[in-house]
Amino acid sequence: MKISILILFLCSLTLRAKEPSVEQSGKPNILFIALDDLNNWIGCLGGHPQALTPNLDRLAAQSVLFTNAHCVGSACNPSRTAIFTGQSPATTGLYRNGQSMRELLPEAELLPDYLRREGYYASGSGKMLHYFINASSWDTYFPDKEKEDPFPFTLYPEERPVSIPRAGKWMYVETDWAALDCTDEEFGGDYAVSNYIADRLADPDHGEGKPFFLACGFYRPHEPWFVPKKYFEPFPLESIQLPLGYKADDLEDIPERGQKYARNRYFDHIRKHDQWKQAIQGYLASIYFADCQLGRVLDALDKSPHKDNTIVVLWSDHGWHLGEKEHWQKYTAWHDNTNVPLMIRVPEGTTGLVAGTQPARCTRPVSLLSLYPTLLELAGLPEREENDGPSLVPLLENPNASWNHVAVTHLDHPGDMGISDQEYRYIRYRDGSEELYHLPTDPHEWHNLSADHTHTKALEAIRKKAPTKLAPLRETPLKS
Ligand SMILES: [Ca+2]
Ligand SMILES: [Ca+2]
Repeated sequence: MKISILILFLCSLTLRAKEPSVEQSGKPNILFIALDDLNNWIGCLGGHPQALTPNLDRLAAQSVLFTNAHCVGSACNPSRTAIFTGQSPATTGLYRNGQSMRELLPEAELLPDYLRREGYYASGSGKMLHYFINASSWDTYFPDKEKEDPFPFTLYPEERPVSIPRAGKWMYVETDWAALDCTDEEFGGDYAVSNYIADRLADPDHGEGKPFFLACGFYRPHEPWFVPKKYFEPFPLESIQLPLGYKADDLEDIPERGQKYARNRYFDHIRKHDQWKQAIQGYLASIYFADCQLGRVLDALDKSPHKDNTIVVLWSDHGWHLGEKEHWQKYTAWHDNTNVPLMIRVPEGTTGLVAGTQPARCTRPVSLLSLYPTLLELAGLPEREENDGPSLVPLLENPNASWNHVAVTHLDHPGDMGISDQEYRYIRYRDGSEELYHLPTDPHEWHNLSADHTHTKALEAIRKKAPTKLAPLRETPLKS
């Protein structure tokens, strides 16, 4: 009996010895952090003068901060699907929130699937995919992956709406804002997510001997803008400044289809109820709340045994309008919606970038489509043919490296898109109408130059970069 136990023990030792440790495999861990609906209203991007984001700014100061980064799709689902499949809506036909990723792309090998096949351990918490977890892609998840609900308990006011009445069925049920009289613990939500992630980072055995991919999905500043009241306190209502990009006659030089994307019923409704500043306050408070939860994760990483072998990637799925172009929400091709925070920090000794990253600001036009191939290259894994985007490793190595790519954002109809190059923003609609903005002189995209002959060359050059092959919008198969 004793001998058989000894043999079993020796066998288990042998098996263990065959499992590569992080150090032996040389593969870096990856901390993959997402925020939801966060535009460039963060200190280091300067989108709003009152944004309070010490932790985003702290990470940015240690990373390559991409100041000209754009989402691939103009809303959560197409954006996140593109990040996790490595494929553009122009390839997959998934352009909208209403399309089911799992039904349309059942064979897609998601980023954590690929990494697991290559020896990684994948874990996560909070919103990564569009309101589902995809349990089969992860070793472990919080909350329980089998329930497919990525949200921990979150406190909501007992009676809703709190601040703005429903205007009709068209109005999203979560459009509302309020300071809640509760602690972070009582609020739950992203606070619970940050706890879970911090605990994983503190665990020397997280990954069970494998390198890990740890996904941290914060839901704020997605609506509703309810957060504990202490996060509202730095933003007294009388101090609130309107968005820098707001211009009352901004739509006059925009083609008809652009105007349809611009005007929606929310902004009028919000102004009618005198809630514009209150809403801005709610958004700023929600950003500050998310930033503080991020701070808890960054603190945990600083103290973690994994600190020196973990890549940090932080992104938001798209931006958000708060009145610019008369628009509220997302779904547009303007910078307010497409420009996203993106920062990447790579430690020294990482297989695909041995020197690691130096803190820098990179102004090259990049897309979140690049996250999948970038992480594969950093981890020293084989390239994946299906990936549509270029790896960002050349820019992580040298943020001023030459870069011939543009960043394309697809709207919810194939053929409607926004494209960024180094200086210009080009918007094209499916009826052929266009907009062109020169961002260094017009950062808020107020002056449409598409008919201005002094910019004809730039217009022709960026037009040629527009994708010509566009998968048709795919219908989700009807459930039988
Ligand atoms: Ca979103
Ligand atoms: Ca204008």
